[in-house]
Amino acid sequence: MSSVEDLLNRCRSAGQEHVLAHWDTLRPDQQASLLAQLNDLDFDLLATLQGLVREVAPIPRAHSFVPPAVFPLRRDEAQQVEAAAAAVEGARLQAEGKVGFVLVAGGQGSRLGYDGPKGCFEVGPLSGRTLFGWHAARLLAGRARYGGGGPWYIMTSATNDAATRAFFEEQSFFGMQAEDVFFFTQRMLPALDLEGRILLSGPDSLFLAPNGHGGTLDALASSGALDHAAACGVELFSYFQVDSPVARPTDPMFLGLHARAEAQMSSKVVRKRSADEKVGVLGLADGVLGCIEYSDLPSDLRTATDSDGDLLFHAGNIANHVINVDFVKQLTANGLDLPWHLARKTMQVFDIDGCVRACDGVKFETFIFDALGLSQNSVTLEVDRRTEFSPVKNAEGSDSPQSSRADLADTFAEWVLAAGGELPSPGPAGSSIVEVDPRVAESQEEFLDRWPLQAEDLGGGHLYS
Ligand code: UD2
Repeated sequence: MSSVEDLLNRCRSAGQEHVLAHWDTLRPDQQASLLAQLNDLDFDLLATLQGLVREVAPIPRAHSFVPPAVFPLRRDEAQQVEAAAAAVEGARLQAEGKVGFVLVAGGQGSRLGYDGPKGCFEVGPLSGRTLFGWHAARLLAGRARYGGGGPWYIMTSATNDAATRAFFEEQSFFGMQAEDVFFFTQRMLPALDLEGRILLSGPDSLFLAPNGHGGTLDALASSGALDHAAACGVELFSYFQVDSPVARPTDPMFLGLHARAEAQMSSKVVRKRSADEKVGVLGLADGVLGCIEYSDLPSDLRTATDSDGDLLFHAGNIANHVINVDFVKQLTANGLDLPWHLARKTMQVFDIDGCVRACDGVKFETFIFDALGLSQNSVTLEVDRRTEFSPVKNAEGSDSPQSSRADLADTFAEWVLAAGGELPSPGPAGSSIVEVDPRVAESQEEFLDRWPLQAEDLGGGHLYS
């Protein structure tokens, strides 16, 4: 830890002396807390971020956009053979313990308006199973099916780390061994005002925000998770986000396709619902693979179609990746170098006159998908949206708890019908509520294989567990 005087001087010479405006009136514990935050500040990075805020030149835009090669959902014969071989390979990798699972759960969930780690949010249509609970059940299901049992790395942020750990304790780690779950925390960065000055959230605290999901790579390295993975013999990370209860981190076909292509980082995508759906698509911008934001894709390309009339840029990014442990090592060996994305926002901040007021400022993030452009080979696998991507992001409407629960219940009801089973009588909303524990089945195919199954009648619906 740097000395107090040294830190105060660094603040002054970085033009940030205003963060010390209330120093003399702070209690010793408040001074200690502010000092700890300043001690965590990377002043070189701060100078870079200040430069970005002040930069007058607009960020150069790409000139050419090309859709990626996609391993499609509707497969020809050769692709079916490849998919089958890949599934065998992916199962083998898991059985040998070569796959570790990385869940990113450091975001703030502000759009959902839920005050707590998003993973604690309940989405089971009947069981009330939480997002963390769904992910744990899928990992346990993978262990039961394929053997092995790679560690689970969970990225939190300073704002939700303690609550996340406490929740896992309270839930007895969902039946997993505590030593198989490795929590690590992403870095926080200060938000700056439009002149590049650090914003405050209180007299003794900087206005800090998580550094984006690109920070996962850095945090894997700095937390020791990367070394832990290597020591356990883990070669691949299966990366997924907390917000979709139907993410399938143990999908053997995806893991196998990636390994067989000798890729370093691969992605799953879903077909965009329409040209104007506002999701980022995977594609090559000026020859570099990455995620092209909706607003960056020229409108004629957004609506362009191929000879079958399908959207040319349809590969909506769902942020499920396979990433080689060695690739993460390589990317982080000399400090992670991913581009910074600036989010300009109006924030409620603590002003140096002691009042809280709205201020225009900037938050800084790096994005994991920017690493795709550095990967030598990459597989882009198209998957079915409803069975693999139904996130909880908004409080209402699309991508909300309601739409996610409905997707789950509708999918499970289809499985029961396909098996020739009986649906429960429809509830007040007009639909029959069915829920299937991932340990029973993760796909219709598997459900049919295990049929006949006995459901528990919970009054409001049928639970297969
Ligand atoms: C992201 C992607 C979008 C698509 C979508 C799929 C960006 C800019 N866009 O949109 O292309 O793939 O996800 O769901 O990323 N998180 C952290 N730390 C952070 C920021 C985010 O852990 O600093 C986690 C967060 O907990 C969540 C996930 O990353 O699990 C996605 O974050 P988001 O909700 O901010 O991303 P979104 O919906 O804008």
